[in-house]
Amino acid sequence: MSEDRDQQGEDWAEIGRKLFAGEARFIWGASRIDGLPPMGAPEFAFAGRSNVGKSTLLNGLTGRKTLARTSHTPGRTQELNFFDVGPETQVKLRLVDMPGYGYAAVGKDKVAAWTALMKEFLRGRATLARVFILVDGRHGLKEVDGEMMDLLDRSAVSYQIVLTKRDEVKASAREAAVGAVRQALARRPAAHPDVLFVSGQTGEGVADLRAVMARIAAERGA
Ligand SMILES: Nc1nc2c(ncn2[C@@H]2O[C@H](COP(=O)(O)OP(=O)(O)OP(=O)(O)O)[C@@H](O)[C@H]2O)c(=O)[nH]1
Ligand SMILES: [Mg+2]
Repeated sequence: MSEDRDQQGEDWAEIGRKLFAGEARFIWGASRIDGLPPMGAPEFAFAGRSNVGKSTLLNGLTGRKTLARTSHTPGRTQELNFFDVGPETQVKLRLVDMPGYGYAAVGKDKVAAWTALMKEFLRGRATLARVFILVDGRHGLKEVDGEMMDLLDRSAVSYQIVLTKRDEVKASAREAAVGAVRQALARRPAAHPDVLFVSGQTGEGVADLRAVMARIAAERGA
């Protein structure tokens, strides 16, 4: 992986592994834009359609099964949930678990309220370092993902696509899945060109994601 070791010889995979093996804790839940936590360490937001595995991936990153709540039923996460990673006196980064977008079964009003909250957060947060848009690796990009990318492109907020449920996709089909996403990103100005493919459940590919965050957080001086 190209991002594993940079020119200064920093081993970001190892730095990321250590960082996420340390402390992580839930610090805040926000259901309204005026209820966000004060800004602190660099934030990484996890967005995506309902049920793609956002909360499961947060647990996989931190090696804790129950840090974020997961469920078979779409619509499990109903607020912006903030988690600090690192010792309390020296927080290195923050993870933000978001409600799923584009799922109406929990009620149209609720979805509209979450979507508005998410959009405002994503557009206007100075400490937001990158948004990971999670996409179910079995299904690929959907129209609502395109709408999210449009918003982030317009707002010049850096984002990266992370395919999920890698364990459910045959090895022979993975390259095509990544290729299709890469092609769709070609003319999107705020998109990072590298596409990750992970499983929050088995941990495959998760080291790469830890490395990406460790590196960005270090660049931001945390
Ligand atoms: N096989 C497999 N299943 C997964 C993986 N990640 C999540 N799942 C399953 O997908 C379902 C949804 O997972 P969640 O992590 O709750 O998804 P979410 O994106 O947070 O969903 P919302 O909070 O409703 O938006 C659960 O049944 C998980 O067990 C994975 O990597 N592999
Ligand atoms: Mg969730």
